[in-house]
Amino acid sequence: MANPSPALLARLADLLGSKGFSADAGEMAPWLTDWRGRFQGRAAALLSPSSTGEVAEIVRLCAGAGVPIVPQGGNTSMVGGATPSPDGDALILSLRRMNRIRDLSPEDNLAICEAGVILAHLHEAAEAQGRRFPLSLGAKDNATIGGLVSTNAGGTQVLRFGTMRGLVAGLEAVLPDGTIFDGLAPLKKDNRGYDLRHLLIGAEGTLGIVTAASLILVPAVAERAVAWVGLRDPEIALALLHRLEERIPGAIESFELVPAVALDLVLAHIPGARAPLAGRHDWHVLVEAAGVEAEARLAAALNDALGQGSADDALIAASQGQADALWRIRDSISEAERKDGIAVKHDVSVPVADMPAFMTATAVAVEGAFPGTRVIAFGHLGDGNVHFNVRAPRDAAASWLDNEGAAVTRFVHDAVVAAGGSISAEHGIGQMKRSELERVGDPARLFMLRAIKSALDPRGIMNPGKLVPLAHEPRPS
Ligand code: FAD
Ligand code: 2HG
Ligand code: ZN
Repeated sequence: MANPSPALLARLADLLGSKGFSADAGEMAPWLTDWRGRFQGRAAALLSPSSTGEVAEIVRLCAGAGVPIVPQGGNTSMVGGATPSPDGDALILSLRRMNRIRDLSPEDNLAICEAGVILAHLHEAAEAQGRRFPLSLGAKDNATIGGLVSTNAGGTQVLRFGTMRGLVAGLEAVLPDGTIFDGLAPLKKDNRGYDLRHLLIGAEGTLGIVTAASLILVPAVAERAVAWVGLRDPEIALALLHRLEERIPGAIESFELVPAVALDLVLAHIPGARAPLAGRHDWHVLVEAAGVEAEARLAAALNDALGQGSADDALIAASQGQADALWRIRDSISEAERKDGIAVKHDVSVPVADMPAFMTATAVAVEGAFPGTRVIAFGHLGDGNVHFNVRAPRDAAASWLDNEGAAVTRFVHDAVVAAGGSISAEHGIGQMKRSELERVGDPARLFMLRAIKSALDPRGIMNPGKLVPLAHEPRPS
């Protein structure tokens, strides 16, 4: 792959002007590393176009010169997906200046957003019109629509509304040769062959640049209730979810599992965080219910659960402030874990019914096989997806991650595969899991990934080194 020539850089600087082009090391620095500081890359310039036309022209010029492009939104990737490689001088293509909501129609329940719109801004804009965009996650103040689409993000409302894939009604993208794909029209039915929209969703910037999306909105909720429940173990937690879904059908939007060890991390590292319940519980769930009489119905259902011993203690937030504080605990786990020290992350899914047993058995096995480690497994139990993170022994050096940490990862992923699960439930593959995808990936999956990549991006300029293991790459030992 070619490094950009001085002539190409001058042409791009001319096209984008001073607001859209920077080769300044200080300005580029924050965008050359990932949220967790695990990866460090190099770039010749940071390109920040302000329109789809400019994106198309950049890609056309880079395709002609064979220069790699790394698309970037909020740079909150958990898998180093938006961080360039350290081995060459790629161009970072930031979509952050393309942050216009082109249209928001409450009648049609649709918002057309440019790729750089920040998720929290879309939430606010929809709310102002009596609507909401029903996907949320801890990085909502930075994550962009383009990044969310490109990782097929999940988050804390998947239980009721599905992942990003189910919320995208149309897409506009620039393909690897600079052609603009205009698929923004929100067609409910469209059988013109392969579903190109779904090919681009979750492609992690390896097949083109998402420049805009038509997104599905839903009516604002009349009433919502947020509860924090203390209970014994993940099995009881899943049984509680089923009970709640039976008692208040269609109302449970979030059901997030939090172990005591994760709550302890938040209390230790996040200023202002307070334990929601008086006693100590090994596990907790944060439950959110929405709809008519949500609070009364959730309270009644939780009361029954307490009476039957399937919950040990519970509180329902008495105010919006208290509800926000409960959500802050849940959404701060990643930040608290980051502050706490070295850990390896695993974003895994298995069939929902199997998750409690999987979590319990695999935690015992990991902590037994790797003395001094501690499993911190939390998250989206109702989706069969937990973040099965493993903290390094307290005396571990940074090199632990590449040695024992990598062995822990192989151990966890082997268990996931044996359980018929996925090694990436919602964060994507990026650069962090590419060799693992190859190691555990079945040949048919790898064949299709490689065939699609080489057909659409034959020169391999779109986000090289991410997601797709190349055919000639040696298998990791
Ligand atoms: P980036 O990090 O900039 O990019 C992500 C990937 O998409 C990269 O491969 C990049 O090249 C590509 N990309 C970005 N923009 C475009 C574009 N316009 N066109 C083509 N490719 C593009 N994820 C979940 O699914 N659920 C969670 O609950 C969740 N919680 C999180 C909590 C925290 C605190 C953090 C830091 C992250 C969390 N994430 C979660 C990770 C999640 O993937 C990102 O938050 C989000 O989807 C990425 O958006 P971004 O704009 O930051 O994308
Ligand atoms: C979450 O659910 C995110 O909070 C981040 O997906 C998970 O930090 C993690 O491992
Ligand atoms: Zn998550």
